[in-house]
Amino acid sequence: MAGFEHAWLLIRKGQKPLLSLYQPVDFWHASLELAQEPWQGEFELRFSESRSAPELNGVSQLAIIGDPSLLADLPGDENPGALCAALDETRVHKTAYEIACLARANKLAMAGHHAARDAFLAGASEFAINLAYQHATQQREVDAPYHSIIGVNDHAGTLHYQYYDTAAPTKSRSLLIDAGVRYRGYCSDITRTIAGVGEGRFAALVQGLEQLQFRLCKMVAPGVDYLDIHRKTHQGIAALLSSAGLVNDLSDEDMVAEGVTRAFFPHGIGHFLGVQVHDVAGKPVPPPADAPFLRLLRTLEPGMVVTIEPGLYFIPSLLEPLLSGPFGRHINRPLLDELQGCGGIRIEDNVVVTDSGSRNLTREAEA
Ligand SMILES: [Mn+2]
Repeated sequence: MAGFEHAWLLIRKGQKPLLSLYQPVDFWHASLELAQEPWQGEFELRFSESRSAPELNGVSQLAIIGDPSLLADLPGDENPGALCAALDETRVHKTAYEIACLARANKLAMAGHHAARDAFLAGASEFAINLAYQHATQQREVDAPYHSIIGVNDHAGTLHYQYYDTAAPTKSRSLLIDAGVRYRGYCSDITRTIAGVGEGRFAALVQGLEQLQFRLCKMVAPGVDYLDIHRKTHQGIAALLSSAGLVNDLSDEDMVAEGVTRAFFPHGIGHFLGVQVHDVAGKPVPPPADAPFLRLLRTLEPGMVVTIEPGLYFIPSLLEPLLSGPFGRHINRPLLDELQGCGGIRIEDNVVVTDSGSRNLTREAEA
């Protein structure tokens, strides 16, 4: 129901839930059309010219969930904590319908990622790559689940790079694109990194990170602690830094323990995904000291949908303390200087936990 504001959903015992959608008479704007979709069979649907709540006849006890500033004149408990937490919990395990929507959101987004890659390899600017993505997904940016991150060259090293350079790069060394599609309210959240022509060392690193990403996706299964996947990522990053020759004469264990891997991979391995890109109820406990930015701290169960998004970046503000510290002598500076202009790498898929293992919606959509 993208675009509908001031909507109300009244859930009553023993009756279909009532969905009231605000549709004012307005000759300035087009009225929103509601596409015929199967979920509508589960609701009593009503259009209202008023922003206020539907009639509450015969309701003896009421809880109201929403923006407190808009609920002031309604009777009932506002946003009761236990109820909100229970509702969030119902979103943790996706139904077959929800997984089908997420699969579709992946399929649609991959068409955009392919178009973006082709535009980058043809030398396009970030702005033009964004247009190629929007055209291939037939999605306005305002309808997307989040603003696409499209970083060419060193911009790929800014985790949430938020601009689009309109000038084409003199040399297209690297592209990092993090972009999704919303389908019936459900989001995809996909990242790809492409090495430019002649960037052999960077391309090898991209390939190495992708191999690691495949292994991490394979770890997704019921009973697995998501934090273990995050910790395994750091071991994998250490092995990659060492095999690429970026860090020398330091064991993988020391690289992880001394925070060397965190200078290259500062964020968490991923999060829940659903109607919100960072879906709810992932952090019932505070994150441990070695994973301060991890958004998901639960043991995986069938029906959960998670992202797996390892990264390896050359971020000056994180590398400078490392270079000037006791481990600086282990870092291959000439190689680092060469790769810094490529910014960084992130590879992100959307993965469903199944009864026996996992299903990778993004790789399915890519095939
Ligand atoms: Mn993500």
